[in-house]
Amino acid sequence: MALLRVRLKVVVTVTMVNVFLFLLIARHSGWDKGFQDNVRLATKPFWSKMMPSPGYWNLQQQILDFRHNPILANHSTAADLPDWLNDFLLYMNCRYYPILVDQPDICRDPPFLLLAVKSQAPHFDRRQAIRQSWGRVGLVANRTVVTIFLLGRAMAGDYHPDLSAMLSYESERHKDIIQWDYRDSFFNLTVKEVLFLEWIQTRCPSASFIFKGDDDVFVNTYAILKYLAGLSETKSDELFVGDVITNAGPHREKKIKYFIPESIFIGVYPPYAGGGGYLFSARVAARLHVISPRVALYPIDDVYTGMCLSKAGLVPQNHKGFKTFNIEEKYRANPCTYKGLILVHPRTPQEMIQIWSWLNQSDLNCQ
Ligand SMILES: *[C@@H]1O[C@H](CO)[C@@H](O)[C@H](O)[C@H]1NC(C)=O
Ligand SMILES: *[C@@H]1O[C@H](CO)[C@@H](O)[C@H](O)[C@H]1NC(C)=O
Ligand SMILES: *[C@@H]1O[C@H](CO)[C@@H](O)[C@H](O)[C@H]1NC(C)=O
Ligand SMILES: CC(=O)N[C@H]1CO[C@H](CO)[C@@H](O)[C@@H]1O
Repeated sequence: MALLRVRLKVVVTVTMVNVFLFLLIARHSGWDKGFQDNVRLATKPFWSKMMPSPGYWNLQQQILDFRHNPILANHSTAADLPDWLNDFLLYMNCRYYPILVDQPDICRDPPFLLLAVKSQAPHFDRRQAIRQSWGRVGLVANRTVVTIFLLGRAMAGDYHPDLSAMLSYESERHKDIIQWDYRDSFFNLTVKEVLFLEWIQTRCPSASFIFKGDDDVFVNTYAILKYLAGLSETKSDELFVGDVITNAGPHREKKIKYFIPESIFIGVYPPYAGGGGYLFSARVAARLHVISPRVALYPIDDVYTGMCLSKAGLVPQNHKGFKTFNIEEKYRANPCTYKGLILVHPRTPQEMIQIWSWLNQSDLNCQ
């Protein structure tokens, strides 16, 4: 009780002293008279909004000042960011890595359709299943198809076994591996995208259409070719189709693998096609290649491609045949289901080969 009374006394005393000081200062500075008389306006603004300087040197200096501003800098490397995100931020200005394995002549006869599959070094079985099924190269439905696999490096530092000898055997044998010298990880898939856009322009600029997708999807190549054959010229020029996601944004819950805090990204994602697979024209590929240096890397590759499309003034089109979130269980074992689809995710290597064999059954009787 005594303690409470002492506290009360202290609070009352402090409040009274504050009121007294306020009155004293207010009187002194004339607030109670019309304070405007006493205010002197500065002739020069004390603070001006930071604008990019027209002087080249000044602009460079502003960029350096901004980059080394300790408050801004510490903002983006806050201790509570997940490790992968700190790692991403550290490398987000690196877009170019040397190519380790290339197939410079693979498009000497420009294919009608280039199938580019995002793979990883250990996924030998997935690549082989794709070669034996939907990624079969050569003439498909009287159209030329070329398949390549896009790889980074499986680093020893990430405890990957050393598969380099097997990979070089595979590459010798099939001549369809493209590999760059950077750490292949989920959050570096955007690097793969940027390097691939560059690769198309140097190695395969005349492929009419490009499909880019994962190595765990089934693709009905016949359905793609049929769909392309039915497009008007203007439509096919600006083509970018897939399973389009609109009004999405980053996950804000820390427990989710893809968590991205507001200190890194604010806003809604532009419409983007799910990274399981999408189809686009050579012209769109060229436009993405031009625009991508003007779009800051983002750790999620399909979102990044959506950002580039948006910057280029293009809108991805949705197509019901791209099932990146799978199909209902009861339809999965029915061969007829796959006739009308373009893509289903996910499928194992064995399932890929099985579904492919279903597509080619001449006695298949589907309505
Ligand atoms: C920003 O981070 C650096 C390096 O971690 C540290 O030395 C500096 O004190 C930090 N500055 C502020 C304002 O937190
Ligand atoms: C196959 O394609 C070539 C060239 O694209 C064309 O000249 C030919 O008529 C086609 N053949 C059939 C059977 O459609
Ligand atoms: C991306 O690749 C670079 C270069 O190999 C690597 O240093 C970095 O750790 C990778 N980033 C992520 C998020 O894996
Ligand atoms: C309809 C269809 O898929 N036909 C293909 C079946 O497989 C042969 C080769 O084994 C192809 O030539 C057909 O185009």
